Parts: sequence; structure tokens; C-alpha cells
Amino acid sequence: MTTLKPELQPFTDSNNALEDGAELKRRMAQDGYLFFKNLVSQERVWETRREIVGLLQSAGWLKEGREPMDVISAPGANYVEPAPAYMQVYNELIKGEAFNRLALEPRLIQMLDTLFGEQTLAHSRNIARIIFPQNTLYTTPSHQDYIHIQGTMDTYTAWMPLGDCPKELGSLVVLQGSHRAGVLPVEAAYGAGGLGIDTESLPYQWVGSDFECGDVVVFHSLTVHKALPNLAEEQIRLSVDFRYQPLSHPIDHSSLLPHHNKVAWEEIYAKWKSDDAKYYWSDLPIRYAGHDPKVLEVRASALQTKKETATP
Ligand SMILES: O=C(O)CCC(=O)C(=O)O
Repeated sequence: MTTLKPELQPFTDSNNALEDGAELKRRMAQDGYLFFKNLVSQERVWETRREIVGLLQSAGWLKEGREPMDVISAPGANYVEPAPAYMQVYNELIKGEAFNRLALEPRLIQMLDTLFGEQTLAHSRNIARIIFPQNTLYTTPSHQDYIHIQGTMDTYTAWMPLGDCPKELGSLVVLQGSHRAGVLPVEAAYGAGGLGIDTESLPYQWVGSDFECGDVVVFHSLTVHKALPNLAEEQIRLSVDFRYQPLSHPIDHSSLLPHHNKVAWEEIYAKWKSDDAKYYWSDLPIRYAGHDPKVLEVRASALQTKKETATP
């Protein structure tokens, strides 16, 4: 008899293992993810939201007469990465001091040091998402980050919304245990990354929960994950995704470049109020990785699937 898998189960909260490296490792090895309530300073998350909201407001993307921090989209506004209009705002966004500093939040780094049992290397290619409502075609498809990030497979993504994010606003969900399946085949798809995995026949369970401000999910580079569609009437979903690895492992050089590599670090840092977080990786003993032939092969075969529905 086939047992039907329920669509979505809640994340397991790992706050009770924060001080226990062996237990964090065990859970990560078993489930491919760790979820924490209120790990990151809500004040810092809110500061980052405010920084980004200011840009969206100046760009005319927010509805007039509404509280800007509610991030209500202006009628007809609908922008998707990497369209030029989106990139114009995004290339300003990645200069944000609060945004970049959020990736170095002490409690998050401390948890990662405990998980790794050594110093964490935070990738400096920090990413934010501005996901408009009612644009579900571009919902982030099921994928593994390793295909995009490479370097060591022991790379972990921390995903957090910049405020409360119920599932209906398009939060992130992960396919529990799927990192054990190895590098999976991909095909062209709409949404972030442009490559999707067919998860229909995979024997794993989707897990995900409503996020409150300060909550974070951290997952392995081979863990399949996707976003839920933003089904809100008018609200934009704002979130960030940052990546980390043990310092002793090799990294792909692109992970230390600004996202999309269109803005130089000097431009990013030009208006920052303090210097201590600038080029924080420059004195670290970094090892660089070569390309993984398996990733190149999987990407090449995805090109053959490029069809009408593929991301432009
Ligand atoms: O936030 C999203 O829609 C995509 C995030 C993602 O895929 C990631 O963090 O790897």
C-alpha cells in the first residue's frame, strides 16, 4: 500500500541544541537543515528592512498612503530579477551597510562555528530577494544551491525573511533529508536560479513553517529547497540568503564577489559609517576550489531542456 505524504510538515526547532555541536551536526546530517526561532537580532533584521524599504519607496514600488514598512506594492508594480528595472534597485540594495552586516550577525556565526567545530568563513556574496505578490510563475523552483555556488559541498545557506513571513507570503521550504541524494539532475525553470529539480518521485518530505522576525533556516548545499508562492494580495516578500562554510574548506572565488559582480566593493563600501566589516575575509587563510566536473555536466544537460517555459 502506498502511504500518501502530507504536503508540508513543520520545521523542527533546533534552539535546544544551540550549544551542542555534535547534536547540531547530527541533525544537519540527518535532515539537511536546522531551523532556529529568534536567532538573529530582530533590531538588525528590522534595520535591514528599513534600509531596503527606503530604496523601494524612492523607486516608486510601494503603494502611496500605506505604511512603507508594510511593503505594500504599488498598483501595477511587478519586477523580477534579473530584469534591468529590478537590477537598478538591486544594485543599490547590495550596497547597504545593514544588509551586509546582517550576514555577520554574532549569534548566527556563533551557531555556525559550533556546527563546524572551527572558524566559519562567511561568503561575501550576500543576496536579497524582493518577491512581488501575484507573480507566482517566478516562484523560486526546487533546486540545490551547490549547482550555483560550488566550492565545498559543506556550504550552508542561511535564509531569513526581513520581518514576519507566514507561508502565504512565500516563505522557504526544504525537502528534508534530500542532501543525501547527491547532485540531482536539473532542467530549465522560471524563478531564481533558472534551474529546477523534478521532486515528484523523490522519497522525502517537504518541511516549512511560518517565520517570525529573527527566525532563520540553515541548510546544506545539496538540500533541495524552494519558495512557496507569494499569495498575498499586495505585500512584497523581503528576505536574504547568506552562505557559510568551514574556513579550512575550499571556496569558489565567485562566492567572495558581490552578487552579480556588477558593483565593485569600493562602491559598496563608499557610504558605510564604519570600517570594521569591510573586506573582513582579506586576511583569512582562504583555499580556492576548482570547478566540479559533475556540476558542469548537470548544467550542460539542463541547457538541452531549455524550452518555452525557461527563464529568459
Ligand atoms: O528566497 C528565495 O525565493 C530563494 C532563496 C533560495 O533559493 C536560496 O536561499 O538558496
